[in-house]
Amino acid sequence: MNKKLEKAINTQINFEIESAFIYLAMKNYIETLSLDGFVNWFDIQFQEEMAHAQKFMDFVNNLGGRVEITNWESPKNEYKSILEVLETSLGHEKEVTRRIHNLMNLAEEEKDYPTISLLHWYVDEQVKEEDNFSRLIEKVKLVKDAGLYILDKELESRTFVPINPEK
Ligand code: OFO
Repeated sequence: MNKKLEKAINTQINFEIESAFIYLAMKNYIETLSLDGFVNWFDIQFQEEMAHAQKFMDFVNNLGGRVEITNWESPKNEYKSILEVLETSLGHEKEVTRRIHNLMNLAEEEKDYPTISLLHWYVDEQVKEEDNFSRLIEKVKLVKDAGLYILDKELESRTFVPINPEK
């Protein structure tokens, strides 16, 4: 297989695994908030990133290339809120997209048609990944406003109770 692409795909394989561990750390932070639905969602996100890494690994192995697993950075374990987790995730996915597009540029320069074909899947996947997080961010913001609205309605019902001098 093309050596330049083998090296670049190996970098991406390790970045996909790094992504998986970022989401695994997020999932465990969310456990502390008792938001079970988000815990489930981030567990699936972790599994998806491992599947992304596996798809690249299968590709390299099928072409007789060599997969090399390296160390990756420790993920961030502490966040301030679910919104911070989601905004960090969206920023991360934008970085993944940038890297996938760079890989596509390299594959096109090298006229490596199998890699170009494979990368189309990742280009489409990144559209979905960024959209998922953008929508979740908007939903969390909406729900927060709704919560404030419900609380506001509750406060509207407060009435003045004069002090009874007899008591
Ligand atoms: Fe979340 O993205 Fe992988 O590729």
